[in-house]
Amino acid sequence: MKTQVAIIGAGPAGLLLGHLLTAEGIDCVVIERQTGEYVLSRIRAGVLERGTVGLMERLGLDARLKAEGLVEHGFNLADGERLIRIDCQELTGKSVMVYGQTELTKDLMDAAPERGLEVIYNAEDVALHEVSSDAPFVTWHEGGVERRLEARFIVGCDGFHGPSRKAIPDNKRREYERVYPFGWLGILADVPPCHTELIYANHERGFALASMRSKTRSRYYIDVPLGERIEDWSDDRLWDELAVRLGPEAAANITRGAALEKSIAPLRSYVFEPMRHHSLLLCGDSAHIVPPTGAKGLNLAASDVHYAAEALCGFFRKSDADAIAAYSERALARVWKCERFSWSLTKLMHRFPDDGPFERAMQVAELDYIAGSRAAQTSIAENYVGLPL
Ligand code: RFL
Ligand code: PHB
Repeated sequence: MKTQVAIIGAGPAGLLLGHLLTAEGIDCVVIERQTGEYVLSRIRAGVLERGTVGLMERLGLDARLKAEGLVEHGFNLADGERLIRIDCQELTGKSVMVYGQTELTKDLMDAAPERGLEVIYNAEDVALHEVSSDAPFVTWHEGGVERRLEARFIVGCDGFHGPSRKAIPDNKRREYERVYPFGWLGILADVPPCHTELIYANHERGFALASMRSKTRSRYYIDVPLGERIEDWSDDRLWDELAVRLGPEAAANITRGAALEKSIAPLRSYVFEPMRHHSLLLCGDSAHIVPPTGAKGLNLAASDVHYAAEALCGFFRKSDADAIAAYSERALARVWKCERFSWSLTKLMHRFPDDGPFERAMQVAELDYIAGSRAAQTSIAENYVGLPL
């Protein structure tokens, strides 16, 4: 088989890129290791920036998102006693949208056949070849039979554990990493949210987040030490802990319910440079990870895809090889700013095991400063709604 662009991974990054290229008349094929059902079973992001919504609008795939998504004009930071409201709409003129990653992925997946986007699921042993040449190709197994796809470019959208990043030679790569000493224990339940807006709380017992997927489905998180076992967290224990950490105002409105899903995700900051090597481009979690504080991961995947689609359109539609050459630098400029925001919000809202009274006093002082400063709130708000593309 032959195509112009081989895309590895059918998560949000891969499917979004596939649709953007198809809409521009560029041939592409998406190759995914898992089944479609498995991809949709992963509960992940919940907050979309304006720019991410804009990409779905451009594709004409925003009907369900507009009908079912919740527009959020602001969010809250809680410091154990009070809620500090960040009014994004008033401070930046922009809002965010609550719409699950699962729903966004489903919309992209469902539209693929009618838009002529080919997605191959269940591909085993996916491998990249000759990425340092102008004629790279991908191989995989389908029911024991080896398949091969030749392309002009390969785009790695295969998440943190996929093979794409590893195909870049050792002497061409730089990696930056910070692993945090805790993970987020999340619960999804069919109960109304405790607040109309998200609450990120820094309590002396630890971090908590009250989020949602709809007016009848809630998503909550607390941070737990690394190595904590999910079996040790009954639903009741988790609801009790959430009520304490989120503070009395939120606790009074928490509706408890059985967990539809409960899992622990480790927290990491990671950046891989460069995001292109010859005929291979990386997008999304394959090139970088942010801790979920600030809700940037999926949105960063979407902005990478926007830059990658522009670069590939420049190459195929205008014979502009410079567009490809500029991809990594363009994408990384935004990546690093989002890394900084996610890292700083993580530092502000979590208790680190090595922190002493001084570090704690710094957090208290910073939260107090934010509570009283429009400038500080504006800075947080403009990062939260999404930096310009
Ligand atoms: P994905 O979603 O990991 O998709 C990668 C796809 O590649 C496939 N794959 C392969 N395919 C072929 N061959 C192979 N060898 C392959 N290996 C892997 C995988 O099966 C998969 O289908 O990466 P992508 O597309 O870059 O998207 C990134 C986002 O998923 C991620 O950044 C966000 O979920 C992060 N995130 C959040 N982001 C936000 O913007 N807002 C949020 O509110 C938010 N909350 C979260 C989050 C991530 C979380 N976890 C569990 C990590 C909350 C959590 C708890
Ligand atoms: C979520 O709803 O899953 C969510 C929301 C905000 C975050 C992270 C996760 O910062």
